[in-house]
Amino acid sequence: MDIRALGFDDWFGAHAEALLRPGQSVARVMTVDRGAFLVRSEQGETSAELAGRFRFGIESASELPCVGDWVGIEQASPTLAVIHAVLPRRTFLRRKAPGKTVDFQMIATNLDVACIVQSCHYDFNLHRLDRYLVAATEGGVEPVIVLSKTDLVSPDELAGLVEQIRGNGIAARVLPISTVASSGMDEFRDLLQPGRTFCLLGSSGVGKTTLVNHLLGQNALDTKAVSATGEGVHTTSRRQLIVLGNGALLVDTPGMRELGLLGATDGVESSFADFQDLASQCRFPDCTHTREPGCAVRAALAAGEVAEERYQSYLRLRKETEFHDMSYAEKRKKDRDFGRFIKTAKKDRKY
Ligand SMILES: Nc1nc2c(ncn2[C@@H]2O[C@H](COP(=O)(O)OP(=O)(O)OP(=O)(O)O)[C@@H](O)[C@H]2O)c(=O)[nH]1
Ligand SMILES: [Mg+2]
Ligand SMILES: [Zn+2]
Repeated sequence: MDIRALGFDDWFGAHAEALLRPGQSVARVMTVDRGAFLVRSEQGETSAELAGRFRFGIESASELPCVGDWVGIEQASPTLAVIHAVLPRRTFLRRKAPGKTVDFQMIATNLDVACIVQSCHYDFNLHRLDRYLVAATEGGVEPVIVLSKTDLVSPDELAGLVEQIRGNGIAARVLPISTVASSGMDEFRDLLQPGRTFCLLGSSGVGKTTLVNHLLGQNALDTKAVSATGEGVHTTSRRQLIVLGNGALLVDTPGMRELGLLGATDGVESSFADFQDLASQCRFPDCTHTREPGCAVRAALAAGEVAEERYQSYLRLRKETEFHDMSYAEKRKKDRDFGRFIKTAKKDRKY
């Protein structure tokens, strides 16, 4: 199989040329299972493991090969390849790793489109939708909203959901779909162009894998009935990249329960607990701790109870996470405002 059919292009080609040593070739990571990899190259599919040198150079989990990555491999035996390098990622989906540190876990990389699946029944949640949209946009991935199981709601209810989405300033494409009633499937198939990479995201039980099976025309992957409350049971246990019959590439993911992890606010709160206490004593509840009168944080700084450096890093992290936690619509607005600001600034320049 030509690697271009797997999504390889000149952008990756240039990086491969710069990064790969003689004897190494490129392959795409299809699955990751606790340190064991399945990669696909022009020679076909093979198991792979990390080269020792590469493994020891890893500083954070996000540097490890992830589903969708292009890697540099060397064939160690007829059945095993060794991974020497990960090519730079053009796009990615990640979430904050559990715990206090602000480290990230890659969900999938080098994606063209993220299909954010929410079921019309039980699962629909605007706030959660927003978190997914932010995650996709931050990673440079185009989001498409898939409203699944439309057979379980009335046309009016479905229209109401779409209205709620639009009412929140979300302009992303919305695809209503039902595998049971076979509706919306043609539109979904049209979206899946050959050589492009898609990812299915969303809570457990919304029907992601069922969708893949319908596209494959067979029950190749496991699915499981949801409980009476609509809660899924986590049927899919690992991420995998699937090559569809028409040549499109699709990553099925296990439903993620810990969606708050897509935000990073908890990181600030736990590592700057003392600042949170001080901030609660500021005169104004929306104090930015920079110039407001009656600011307890600055008072502590002036009294030498708080080090200047820590104060600066608190402000920096606060700014970052505030932006991170802004809603999708707010961010879009901010980007637009910023674009306008740049334009005006350019116009005002006299030289
Ligand atoms: N009514 C209805 N049920 C559906 C539809 N699509 C899928 N289901 C059912 O929803 C249940 C869960 O489907 P899965 O495909 O396993 O869900 P999933 O999103 O892959 O779940 P995880 O792998 O746990 O993340 C199954 O019982 C499916 O038969 C649909 O369009 N309508
Ligand atoms: Mg599944
Ligand atoms: Zn303050």
